[in-house]
Amino acid sequence: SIPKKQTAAVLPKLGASITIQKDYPVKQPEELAPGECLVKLHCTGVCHTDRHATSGDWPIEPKLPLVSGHEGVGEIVAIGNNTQRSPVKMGDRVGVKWIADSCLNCEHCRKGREQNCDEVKLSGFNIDGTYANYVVSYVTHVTPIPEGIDSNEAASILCAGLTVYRTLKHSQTNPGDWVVVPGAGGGLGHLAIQYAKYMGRHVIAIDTGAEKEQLCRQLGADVWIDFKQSKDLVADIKKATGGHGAHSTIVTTTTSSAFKQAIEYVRKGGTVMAVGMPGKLTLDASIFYTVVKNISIIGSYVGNRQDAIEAMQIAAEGKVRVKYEMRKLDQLEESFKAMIENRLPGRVVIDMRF
Ligand code: 8ID
Ligand code: ZN
Repeated sequence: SIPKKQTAAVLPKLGASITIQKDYPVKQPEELAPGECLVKLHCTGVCHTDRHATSGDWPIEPKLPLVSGHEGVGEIVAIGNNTQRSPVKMGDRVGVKWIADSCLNCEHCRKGREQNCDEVKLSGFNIDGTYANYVVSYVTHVTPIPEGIDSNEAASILCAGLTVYRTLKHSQTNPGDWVVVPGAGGGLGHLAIQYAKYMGRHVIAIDTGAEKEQLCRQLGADVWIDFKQSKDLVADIKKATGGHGAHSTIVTTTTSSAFKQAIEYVRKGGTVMAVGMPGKLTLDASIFYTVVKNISIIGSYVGNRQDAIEAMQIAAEGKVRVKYEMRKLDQLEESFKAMIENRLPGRVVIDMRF
C-alpha cells in the first residue's frame, strides 16, 4: 500500500536552506493522470545542477516549494488509470532523469531533442524530483534499468552519464582523437573520461588536487593537468597533442576561465562542447580565432530517451563505473557545499531506502 505522507528534502523558497520534511504528501495511485507513474525510489544522485537550481543561480526559476533531484532509481508502484501503450509495467525498475516528460510530437521531439520541447517537464525543477521516497514521473520517459547494474550505480548515469555520453556523440571526434575534459574529477567529468576511452579517444583530464588526480588516472586518463598548478594550461595541452591542440573539449566546469582556454587549445576544426551550466557567466571567446580556426562552439544539454538507454547499457556492461559515496538525505546540503568547494571526487548518491 502507498503511504499518504513521505520524507522529502524541500526547498521552501529560492536561496533558503533545504528542510527535511516527514509529512510531504504522496500522490495516490487513483490521483495519477494517464501516462503518469509513481516510482518508489531506492536512491538518487546529487548533481551540481540541483545546487544551481535551488540557490537561485540560474536565469530561470523553479516551482516552489520544490523537491529537487533528477538522478533517481526505483520501482514503479502505480500507473495512472487509462494509460495507453505504456512501455513499462508495475514493478519495473526505472530511472528518473532531468527530462521527466515532453510532448513527443513537436519538431524538437521529432528530431530527437526532447530536451528542447516547449512542454518539457523537468524533474526537480518545474515538477517535484527525487529527493523523496516517491516521485511522480511519466511512463514514456522513465529509463528502464537493465539487470547487471545496481540502483546505486545506475543513478548517476541518468544525468551525469547520459549528458557526457550524448556530448561525446555530438563532439565530431573519431577514435584516436584527443578529447579534453575540464572538470574531470567531478560527477560528469569522471564519467566523461570513461565514455571517451570506451569510444577510443585519447583523454586529457583537467581538475585539481591529489585525490582527483588519482581518480582520473585510475579511470584511464592519458594525461592529467592540475589547473591550479599548471603555469600555462594551453601550452601543456598543445605539448601533449604533438603541438596541434585537442580535437574537442567537454567543458563540465562551473567557471568561465575553462571555456576561454578551450577556444585557445582546441586545434583547427575543433569543437568546444559547452556542458557546465553556471547561470550568470558568459563565454568570452576570440571571434577572430574562432573564425580562422573553424572552431565550433556547441551547447549540449542532457540527452533523449535513446541516449539514456545507450549510456545505461554501456554502464551495465561494466565499461563505465560510477565512483560514488552513499550518504543520507540530511547530508544533502553538506554535499552541495563540498561540490562548490571543489572537494568532491566523483558523485554522492543519497540512499532513499528508509
Ligand atoms: O545537460 C547539461 N549540459 C548538464 C547536465 C548535468 C550537469 C550540465 N550540468 C552542469 C552542472 O549544472 C554543473 O554546472 O555541469 C556542471 C558540472 O556538474 P557536476 O559534474 O555535477 O559538478 P561537479 O561534480 O562539481 O564537477 C565540477 C568539477 O569542475 C572542476 C571542479 O573541481 C569539479 O571537480 N573545475 C572547476 I569548478 N573549475 C575548473 C577548471 N577551471 C575545474 N576543472 C578544471 N578547470
Ligand atoms: Zn544533473
